[in-house]
Amino acid sequence: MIEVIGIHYSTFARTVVSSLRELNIEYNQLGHLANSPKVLEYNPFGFIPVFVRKEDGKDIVLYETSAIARYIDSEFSRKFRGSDLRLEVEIEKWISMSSSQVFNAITWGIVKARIAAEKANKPEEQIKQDLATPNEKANKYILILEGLFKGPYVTGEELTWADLFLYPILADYKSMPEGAIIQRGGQATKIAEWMERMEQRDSFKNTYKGSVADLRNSK
Ligand SMILES: N[C@@H](CCC(=O)N[C@@H](CS)C(=O)NCC(=O)O)C(=O)O
Repeated sequence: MIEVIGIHYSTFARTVVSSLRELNIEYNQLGHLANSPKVLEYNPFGFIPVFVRKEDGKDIVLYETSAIARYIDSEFSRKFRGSDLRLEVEIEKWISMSSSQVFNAITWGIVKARIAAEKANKPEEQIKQDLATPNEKANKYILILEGLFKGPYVTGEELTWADLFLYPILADYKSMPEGAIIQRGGQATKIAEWMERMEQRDSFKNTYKGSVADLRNSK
C-alpha cells in the first residue's frame, strides 16, 4: 500500500497523487500539514509530500517530489519521463523550473500572499495594489513558459512530469484575479487552453477537492 502524506492543497502533493491516479495505482492520502508531527516523523525538513510504500513490514520512505517521481518511474512506469534523452532532459528542465522559479514567483509571490492578505481582512483594493509588482514578475514568467510551451502538452504530444509539476501551481493561480493571464481569453493562450485540457483529465478532476482553487471557488 502507498501512503502520500500531505494536505490536499499542497501543489507538490497534488503532483504525486495525480501521477498515481494517471497510472491507476492505489494510494491513501493522509492530509497532514507541513511541519506537523506526522510529517516530521519522516522528513526532518517538515516538507510535504512524503511518500511511504508499505511492503512486508518494510517501509520505503521518500521525500522531495522529484525523487518520488524517479521512484515512480523505476517502480511503476516511465511513461512520464520521455522516450529519449533529449526529451528526458527537457522534462527535467520543466520540473526544475516549476519547483523553483515558478513555485517561488507564483505560489509564494501570489497565491500564499493573497491567502494571507484575505485572512488578515485586507481590503481587496489594497491586496490588488500590494500584489501588482509581484504579479508583473509572475506574468513575465508565464509569458516565458508560453514561449517554451510545445503543445498540446507541455513538452509535446504526451503528458509528462512537466505537466504534472506545473499544473497544480498554475491551477491555484488561475483561481485568483491575478491569474487572469492564464484564464480563458488571457494573453497566455497556449497555457490557458492547456489548463482546460488538464482540467478534463480524471486525475486532476479527482484531485481538485481540497485544492486552493476548490477552497476559493466553493466559498
Ligand atoms: N523541495 C520540496 C518542496 C515541497 C514543498 O515546498 N512543499 C510545501 C507544500 S506545497 C511545504 O511543505 N512547505 C512547507 C514550508 O515551506 O515550510 C519537494 O520538492 O518536495
